[in-house]
Amino acid sequence: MKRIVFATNNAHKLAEVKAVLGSDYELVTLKEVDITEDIPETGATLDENASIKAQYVYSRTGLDCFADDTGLEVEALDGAPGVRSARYATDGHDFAANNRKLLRELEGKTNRKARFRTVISLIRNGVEQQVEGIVEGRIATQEAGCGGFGYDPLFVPEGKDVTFAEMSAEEKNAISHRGRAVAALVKIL
Ligand code: ITT
Repeated sequence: MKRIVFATNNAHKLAEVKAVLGSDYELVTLKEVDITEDIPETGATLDENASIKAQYVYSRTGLDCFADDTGLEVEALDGAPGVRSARYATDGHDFAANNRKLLRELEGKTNRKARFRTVISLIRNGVEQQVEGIVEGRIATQEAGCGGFGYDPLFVPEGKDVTFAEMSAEEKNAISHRGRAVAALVKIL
């Protein structure tokens, strides 16, 4: 089994990635390598932030590792919240406040097209590579479902009529931005 550090403090992400990677990999958490502080996400893009997180862990541990940075890009909002998805309404990670703000910003707008984009930075033997995964969809007019996390209760993927939060973990992973990015990661691992 190959050991690899996943640079995330988000337990939902960890569970999703574990399920897609399968049993060939032992995912090591930040806590297990004694990184307990928040890694500053100071980049202007998802690509930069994924790289910052992975490089931080590599410089602290010297171990093979990867990081995911994800954003929700809404067409009618010129790509917002994008790289600021975690901190859209408040200083951070208030999923309910973020969803309320998104609904407010889209009030009266007919174009509700959106996509999730995940960038994964992998550092293996000191060499960094990036892969990405995208899922197109739209923002619903009200929240539905209690699965998943973040913007899932508002995001309806293309070709479906339910939100990610109304799907099982397997259904979301099969078509999601993160599921696709991890599938691309597996190809290069
Ligand atoms: P780490 O940086 O510790 O990995 P994070 O929650 O800060 O965790 P991101 O910066 O990548 O992760 O994610 C930004 C936000 O985007 C996150 O807080 C959620 O609100 C949202 N998000 C990410 N992935 C999502 C998903 O699969 N479904 C719904 N919302 C998601």
